[in-house]
Amino acid sequence: MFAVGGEILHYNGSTWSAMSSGMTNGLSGVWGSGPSDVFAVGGGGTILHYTRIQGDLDGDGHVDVVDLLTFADSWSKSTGDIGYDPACDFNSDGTVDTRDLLILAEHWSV
Ligand SMILES: [Ca+2]
Ligand SMILES: [Ca+2]
Repeated sequence: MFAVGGEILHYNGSTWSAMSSGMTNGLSGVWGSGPSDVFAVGGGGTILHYTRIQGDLDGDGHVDVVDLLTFADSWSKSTGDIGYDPACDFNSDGTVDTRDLLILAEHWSV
């Protein structure tokens, strides 16, 4: 998640890749269009673009059993239920069910 000045790094969920630099000196902040698509801007022209894989609940770049266990804690829960974690509701339909499990399985990376 860290990069050193002058480069734009793009995180595709498993690896960082360098992109051409923009004119970003002096900017500082974080912006994202959603929890899975985040830009972080630091001094020295560094921009980090983090795209989280759907299913990667702990953000380590892999969808594995750790994420599955987290997902299981929210299984069959809906918005408002105790234990419902919106991060586990991958398709944002308000319920953690088989449709979300399929999305997690699609990105399984072990
Ligand atoms: Ca993970
Ligand atoms: Ca869902």
